[in-house]
Amino acid sequence: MASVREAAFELFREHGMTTIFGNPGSTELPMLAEFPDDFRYVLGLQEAVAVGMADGYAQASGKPAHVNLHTAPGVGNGMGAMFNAQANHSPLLVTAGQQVRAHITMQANLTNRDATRVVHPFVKWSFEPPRAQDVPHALARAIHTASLAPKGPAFVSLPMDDWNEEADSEAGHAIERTSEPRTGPDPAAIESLAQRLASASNPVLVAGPDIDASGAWDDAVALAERQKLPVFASPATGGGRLGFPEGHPLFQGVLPPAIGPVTETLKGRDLILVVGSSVFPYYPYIPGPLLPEGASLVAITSDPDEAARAPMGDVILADAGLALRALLEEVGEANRAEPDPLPEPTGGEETDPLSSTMVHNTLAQVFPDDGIVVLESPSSTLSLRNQLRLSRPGSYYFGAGGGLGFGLAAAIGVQLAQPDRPVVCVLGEGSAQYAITGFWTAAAYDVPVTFLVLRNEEYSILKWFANVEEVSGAPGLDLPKLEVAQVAQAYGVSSKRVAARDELHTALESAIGSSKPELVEVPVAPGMALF
Ligand SMILES: Cc1ncc(C[n+]2csc(CCOP(=O)(O)OP(=O)(O)O)c2C)c(N)n1
Repeated sequence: MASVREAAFELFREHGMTTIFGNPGSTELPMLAEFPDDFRYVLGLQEAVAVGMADGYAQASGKPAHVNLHTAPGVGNGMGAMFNAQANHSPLLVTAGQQVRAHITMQANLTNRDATRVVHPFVKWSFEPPRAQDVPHALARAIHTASLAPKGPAFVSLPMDDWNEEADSEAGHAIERTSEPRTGPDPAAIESLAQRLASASNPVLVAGPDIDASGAWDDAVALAERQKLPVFASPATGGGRLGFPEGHPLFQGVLPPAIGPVTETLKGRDLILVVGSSVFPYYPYIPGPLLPEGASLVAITSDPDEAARAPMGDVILADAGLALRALLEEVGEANRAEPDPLPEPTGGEETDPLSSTMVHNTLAQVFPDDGIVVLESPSSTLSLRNQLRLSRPGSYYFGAGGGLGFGLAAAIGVQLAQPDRPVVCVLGEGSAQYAITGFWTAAAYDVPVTFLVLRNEEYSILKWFANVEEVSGAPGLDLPKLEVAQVAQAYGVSSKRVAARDELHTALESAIGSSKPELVEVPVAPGMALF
């Protein structure tokens, strides 16, 4: 008869979850005992980093990822990253050790009191199995829950004395179960959408992150080309991935993230088709009409909550890729004028310090065709998008939840999931601090991410927000002498500081070509970089 541990690890194997991210404590050691040779444990020195790495790994591998945390305090430290993972639709199995069952009622030291409650509302399901024998089934249920639409974290609390118990004799069924998470659209709804497209005179496509997650770039491109649709990316604030090639002639740019400006950008359109995005991840609050005069909106999402909470428009609940494919069956060639393509990006004049735009323009010059960007440089998000115009699927990851710390950690997970593609992690020096210990994991596990740190000595985006919110005199917005390169070096990541454009070019080229993690820090002029 198999032990709970044997059955659980067999379950992880069945789901291809042989990489476990975590930070262990005494309550997790029994799970990790006799750690099997075909598994890999990736240590994060703080739980936000462990969860962020698992998030990046899950998204870039397309499979659920497992992160194991240390009872209540470990879960507490990981909560912000769970919030991000939920916003990213990232399928995570989050487990945490729990006190010995006989200790829980007396609340012995480190008991995770209310273990299932504390993770709400950032998980889809949380559970502590009533019997040790139920652990494999509970883990299976959490993996399926995390993997079904909308993907997201699910949590299981695991009493530490369960692992050597005998598993339920019927556990094999739960271990072997598979689930196909994609749901197709109602054919009648697709037919009616096709008719609306055919009769629209000026429709537009808004491409969201779930197009990438459902592997549907080619379908989005085929639809846009056949229907001559101008395409906008969903607002960068909530667009954790790209749903359309940004170098494509039909691509018209990234939608602004606020109500009034979105409507202004879409003025004159009579049908707005949003695929694989919420409607919309607005911020800051700039009020205005929700839709341009004469426009209607149809959104396709696999997330019932996104479907329900949209403030306007109709919705079709379905996997983005399956819906696009079904729509392609119904629509013919449209006879509409194609929009002008965006002008080519330019870096502007070289200044001292460089502008963020010039930094991203330089990155674009050395960026490999198969490169991946993980981005957390708030004041230069739009500039990076414009300068790089990423045009391959799976090439961009951004923390859709807005909680800093995602970037540095997720880049490590993305690189572990995609070892053959060069990963460049672009960070503001402020953002780097929220997952700073991730540098150690990158160095210790030889994860060859290139970290590009933009150093502007302040929280630039917050100064921009202060302006929008008409706030003056707010403290805590300056970051003098924050030495990221030196700190990364101390954690074991080879780091350099450059200033001029040609130095940056050479340093980036060499870091991207290196088989080790490398960091390049560059001073930049403060302020919002939009182009
Ligand atoms: C966990 C968390 N804490 C605080 C914030 C608020 N915040 C948003 S952007 C930002 C500044 C980031 O600074 P930096 O990375 O240097 O980028 P810059 O704005 O200078 O481009 C802060 C503190 C957040 N988003 N997440």
